[in-house]
Amino acid sequence: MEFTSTKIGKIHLNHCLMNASGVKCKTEIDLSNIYKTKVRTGVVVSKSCTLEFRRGNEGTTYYHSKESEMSINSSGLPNLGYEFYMEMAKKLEQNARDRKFRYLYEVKKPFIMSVSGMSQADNIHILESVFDKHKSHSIDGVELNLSCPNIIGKPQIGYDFEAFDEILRKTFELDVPKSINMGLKLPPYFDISHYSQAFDIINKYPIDTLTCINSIGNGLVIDPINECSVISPKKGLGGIGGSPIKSVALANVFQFSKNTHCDVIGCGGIVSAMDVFEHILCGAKAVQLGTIVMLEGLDVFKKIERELLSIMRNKGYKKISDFCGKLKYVEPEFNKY
Ligand code: RRO
Repeated sequence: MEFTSTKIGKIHLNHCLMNASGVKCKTEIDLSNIYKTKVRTGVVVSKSCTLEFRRGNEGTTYYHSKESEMSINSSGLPNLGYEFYMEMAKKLEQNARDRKFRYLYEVKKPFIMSVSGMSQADNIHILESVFDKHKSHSIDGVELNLSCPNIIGKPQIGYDFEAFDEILRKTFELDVPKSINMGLKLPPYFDISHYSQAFDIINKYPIDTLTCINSIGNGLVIDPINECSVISPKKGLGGIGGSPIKSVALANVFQFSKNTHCDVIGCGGIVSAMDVFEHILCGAKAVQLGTIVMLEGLDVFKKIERELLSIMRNKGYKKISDFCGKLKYVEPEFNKY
């Protein structure tokens, strides 16, 4: 019998798939839906939150193409404020324990709260509150998002190495509870020197997990028929997701899993079970699905998990750790391609 259960940092997951923050995880209905047993995810991740409610960017903020399985978004961090997500964690846990909902929620899913304050001070304020109340609110982990590409006038913290180091220094000056999983969501890196700077910072702190990668920032998708951009904010620039970003995601998963002490959650370009398999082979202990969930809905988790189990069976693997991080390199003399 093959299993997809896994462990990321301090959290045990019954399934290695989970939702990527931002996709169908903003409202109470969204989060309750992901929590359902029939949605084969190992954890619930919330939409990144700020101190206060945010409407997000104006106009058309999302576009995807079925043919190329790609997306562009400039949502601009619409969310209901951090207190809402803390309350949701508590409520979902209570519902899971309530016998009258047993047909919906047979198992308690861990809850990861994604945090993306508008300033360092906001991040610290939110984190302090989460650390303080995580037990009473059943919050299992934090994913501190250092990589939102869509806030007008604000750079991605993950690309500003001074600010990156500073937010981690301030975070770990707080009383971080031993029982909470401390995770980061990183932007994609491309240059080797940028990878090294990120490794040096991350390896100074007791971070449990890294989610690699967020959407690739500031791409441009156009509609040549109407000769215009497909989304409105920032003159059409936005975060690219889906199939076209898989190779960048795999490189980041591989680099961060080999060069840091953290468990890596793969994200980016996963639209099939074989994509999941490749992420795990590169070192991901679990994976997040974004664009494909927007395209196909929450049932896609079940479909992809079933197909992953079939790939594992055909290859003779019984569990995720049988192939996690076991990528080989093609021999130079082999000249296969
Ligand atoms: O809300 C967004 O525009 C957004 C966020 Br916070 C993020 O982290 N990544 C993304 O592609 N969009």
